[in-house]
Amino acid sequence: MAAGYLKSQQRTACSKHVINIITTIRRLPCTRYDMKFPTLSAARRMALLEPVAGPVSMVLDTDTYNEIDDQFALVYALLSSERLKLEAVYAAPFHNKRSSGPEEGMEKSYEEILRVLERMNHRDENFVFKGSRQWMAASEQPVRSEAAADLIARAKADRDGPLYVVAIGAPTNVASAIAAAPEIIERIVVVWLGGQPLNWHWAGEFNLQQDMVSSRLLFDSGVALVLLPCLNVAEHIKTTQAEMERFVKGRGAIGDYLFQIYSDYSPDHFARSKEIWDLAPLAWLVNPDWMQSALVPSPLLTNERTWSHDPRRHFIREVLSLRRDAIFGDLFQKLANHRA
Ligand SMILES: [Ca+2]
Repeated sequence: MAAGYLKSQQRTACSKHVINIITTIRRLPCTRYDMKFPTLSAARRMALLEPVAGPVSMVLDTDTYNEIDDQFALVYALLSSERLKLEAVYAAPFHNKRSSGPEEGMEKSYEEILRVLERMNHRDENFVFKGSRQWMAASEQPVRSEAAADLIARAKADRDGPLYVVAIGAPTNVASAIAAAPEIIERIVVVWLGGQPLNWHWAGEFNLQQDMVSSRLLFDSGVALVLLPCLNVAEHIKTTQAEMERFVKGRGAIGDYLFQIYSDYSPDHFARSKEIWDLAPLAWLVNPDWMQSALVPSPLLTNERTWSHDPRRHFIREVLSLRRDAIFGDLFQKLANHRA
């Protein structure tokens, strides 16, 4: 009786195991990556994923108008010239209540980038480029844009060290550049704010889920990737209107602008804080000591917007925690110095 019961239990457990495997296989992405991406050696990948020791060259891919955090990230990148050589800014598509679709989202982002640069008195030629007007339909169908073309050219240019590609929106521009010119994988590191922590039961997040094809390409192409997830990591970069009034308002035209867009974002600021998510990837480049991170196998992004894991996959770096006060302290000090 007992043995029969155990065998029954074992059969049940075995059946559940098989069902779990079938369920996992069904959830795996339909997309197949037949494209030939360069394979980085393990040593090269480890070197690219190391926290950065010195000044770096970077580009910023930003859906600037989708809410109010990209503007802070752009300002922080420009004010952190001791660590970041910002070579170009790309307007990324977005679709939420602030746009009618990815094309208008990209156009509005482009205009917002110009508004920020004007208030920073930043007037470089050939510095801002328009990005994708649509999402990627398939991994072998890169979306052509000025931004993707500039990224490819810039990645191939001679320089000391890799080009850091900081993406703080849906990664359509970046994924399109990789799909169109896979050889740039050998010369770039993508630092992306997107998705949720890899041990979370859910991967879905605004940047990731708008363009699943592009997001998946970042995990599957083998590009060196530093992932800054939202929950429990970037979400800690919160500030309040009271703090903004004390440390940002009055710091030049850009300080007043950041204070204004923060204030306008909510009708009531009583006991309210707001995430400035997109500072996170810039802060990782400014001072990686502000964060804890780990090398982990690149996840599989399922069609149900969950993570699946295969320990045989290549490594990416996942940021696990960060020091919020150090990041805002650095931003506020730089804004004060900028005004002076
Ligand atoms: Ca953003």
